[in-house]
Formats: sequence, structure tokens, C-alpha cells
Amino acid sequence: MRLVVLVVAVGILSALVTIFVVGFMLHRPPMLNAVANSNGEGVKIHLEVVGSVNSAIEFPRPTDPHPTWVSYLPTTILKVPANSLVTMQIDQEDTPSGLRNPFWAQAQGIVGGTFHMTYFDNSGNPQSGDFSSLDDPANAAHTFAIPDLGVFVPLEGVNAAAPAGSMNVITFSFMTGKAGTYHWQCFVPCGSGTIYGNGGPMQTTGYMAGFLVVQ
Ligand SMILES: [Cu+2]
Repeated sequence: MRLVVLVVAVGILSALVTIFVVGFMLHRPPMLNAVANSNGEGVKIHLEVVGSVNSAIEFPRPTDPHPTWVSYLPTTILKVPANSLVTMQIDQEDTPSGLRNPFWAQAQGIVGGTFHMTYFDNSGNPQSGDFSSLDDPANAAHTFAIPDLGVFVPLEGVNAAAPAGSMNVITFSFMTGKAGTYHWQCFVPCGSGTIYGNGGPMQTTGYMAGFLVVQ
């Protein structure tokens, strides 16, 4: 009798572990295909960055298992063509967390060396310009970085003086090379409530990390 109970219990446990592991391994966020850029040059990807998934304006994910996590939206699996110009538009709505390493405040690996940004100054007035870095690394909310392609772009946090619901719009371009799958991620430790801010959304594909699928 004891042996039967033991065998059944072990069977149930291993089935649960298998379901968990397979489910974890098979879970992949959806893939976003780049679209032809309206200016006729290369392709374009449009993303939104939110302080919590449930505050999304442009790309809501109502069934997300982590509605309070910081995230790129709608997804972080991005498909782009090889040897092509890719233009990114990132609508950044989160407030600053600050860079632990000020080095990442410098943009790298983008066409022309600068990104265009519309933002709000300390008086809450809208401004825009082209920048090669953030004036103050403490103003970074997130970064868009593809280390294997040498692409690093700091994303300025929305100024506290900006009207509610404001976003900074950051656009920049980079070139893809040969086909492959390249990891990309945020370098601001923005996973609040986790150890040193590096857990949760920082470690989970679909939030602050993803893949650039170059084909
Ligand atoms: Cu981040």
C-alpha cells in the first residue's frame, strides 16, 4: 500500500515538474515583423516602453501574467531583414531610474551617431533635438542595446514636470549585418522590487530583454 502511494505521488510530482519545465521552455512572446519604412528607406519597428504593463497606452496586454512589471511593448522578439537599415521608434513613458554605469548614457552603433528625441524640459515644456548621449546618466529610464551589433541607445525618462500621460519619443537607425539571432536588453537595473533591480522583468524575455531575429 505504501509503495503504491509512493509510486503515485512520485508520478504526479514528476508530471507536474515536466509540465512546468516544458511550459517554461516553450513560452515565447509573439514575434513582431518590421514593416517598410514610410520614407522608403529600410524597415521600421515601433515600440512602447511602460513603467507597468497595465499602464500601456498604445499596446495593451490585458492578459499579461505580470501586469505591474516594467516592459517593452508589444513584444521583444523583433524580426528584421539582413543587411538592412532598421529605424526604431520608441515611445518611452516611464520615469527615470538612472544608469548604474554612466558609460551607457552614450549612444553607440547608430547611423549618424545621434538619436532624435522629443521630450519635456524641467519646466514641463515640450522640446526636441538630436543627441549623441544623455546630459545626465541619472535621467535614463531604460536602454535599447544589442551588444553583438554594438548598438546602445539610452532612453530618457519622462521629466517629473511633464503633463500626466506624456511620453518621450526616441527615433534612431542602425544597420543589420548577416542573418542570425541577437540578444538585446535594457541596461538600467529597472526591475524594482527585485535584488539590485536586476530580477523579474530584467531576466524575462518579453519585458526588458528579447531577441532581434535577422533573416
Ligand atoms: Cu529597463
